[in-house]
Amino acid sequence: MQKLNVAMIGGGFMGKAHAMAYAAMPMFFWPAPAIPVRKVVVDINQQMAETARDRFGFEEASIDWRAVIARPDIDIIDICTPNNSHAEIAIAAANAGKHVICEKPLARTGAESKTMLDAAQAAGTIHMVAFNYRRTPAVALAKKLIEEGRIGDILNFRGTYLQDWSADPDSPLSWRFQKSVAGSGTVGDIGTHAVDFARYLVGEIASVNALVKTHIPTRPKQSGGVDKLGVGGGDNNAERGAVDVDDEMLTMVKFANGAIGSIEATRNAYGRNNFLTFEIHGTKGSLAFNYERRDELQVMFADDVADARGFRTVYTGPAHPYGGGLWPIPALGIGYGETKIVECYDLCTAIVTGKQPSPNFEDGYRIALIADAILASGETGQWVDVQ
Ligand code: SOE
Repeated sequence: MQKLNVAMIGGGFMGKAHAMAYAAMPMFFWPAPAIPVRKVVVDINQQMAETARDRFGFEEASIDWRAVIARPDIDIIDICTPNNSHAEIAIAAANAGKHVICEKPLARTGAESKTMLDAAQAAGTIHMVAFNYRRTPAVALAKKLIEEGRIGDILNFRGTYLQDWSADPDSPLSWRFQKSVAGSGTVGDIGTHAVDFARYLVGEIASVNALVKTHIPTRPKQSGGVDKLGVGGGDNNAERGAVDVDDEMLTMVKFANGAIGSIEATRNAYGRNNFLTFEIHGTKGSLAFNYERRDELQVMFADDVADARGFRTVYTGPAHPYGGGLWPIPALGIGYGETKIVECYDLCTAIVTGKQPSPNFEDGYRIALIADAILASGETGQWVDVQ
């Protein structure tokens, strides 16, 4: 069985998720398309690199991503760093002929994302952007039902992504609140996951009309680069710094195929944790999903018997997408880890078959253009066409 040597750049939260997926993928999907080998993990901080090596099961640690990209024994460059470094690393990796998986959002802007897409296309290697939630079996099931015409033509998409980890004004000013690093706030960080659902399930978004707001203009400066995600990392006495990104977005959307909808995202919704949802209405039925109950897809078909009309719950399992590789009984429990394991399976499959996976850098670029349009519309309140 082919082995694929992985170099992972970034040994934090996302590094943990990706490393777990590399280790676990062949345990779930067998025969595996290939065996990922956790070769080297890179972090700019030596101690973090060594800790990540020991904890995440890599053979080596490094602080020099350029040297690692130059190594002939590395097949995959996996980018798990903050957004401002995605383009530089991905372009260098593509130029070195490597396959690349990059955490989302692909980059800070559409223009920056395009430079990555161009480099990846010129290299002819496999590229993937890690919008993992579409790999939840219930979401993939929704896609299948839509493609089979089971809910007819789509009329409306209503998507939300609500979290509360930044609702506390004293939660730290991490890189996620700095435009120069993150590009945008909620729009790029989590709004793009909902946009990925919208494109995956309904189709291309043609125009948007958005409200975009920063609720908390300053936060306590954070010492150290660790992504504290608002939880317990705040120092109320620390000097406060300016937040120059959005905390909340709410947009109406028009799809190219005539469907309409809305997408909402905030990290300031007390009580919501990973409330990534969609409800889709079609001419023959409806579908609804909530990631906080991710084993379940709510379905309703217009021709259901009259005295039992209403949403019913399908618990995903072996009969559903990716079910053969995951757990043998429905509702044993799909988690964040499983979505990353499936992502790893799709990446390795793409590499061994030579067929680009989805979402790839082209999707990442299109999503970045939609994020740009949402931010532009938020400035003026006008409808903005997606470039
Ligand atoms: C923070 O909002 C975050 O870590 C996002 O960056 C991830 O993409 C999301 O899946 C979980 O929340």
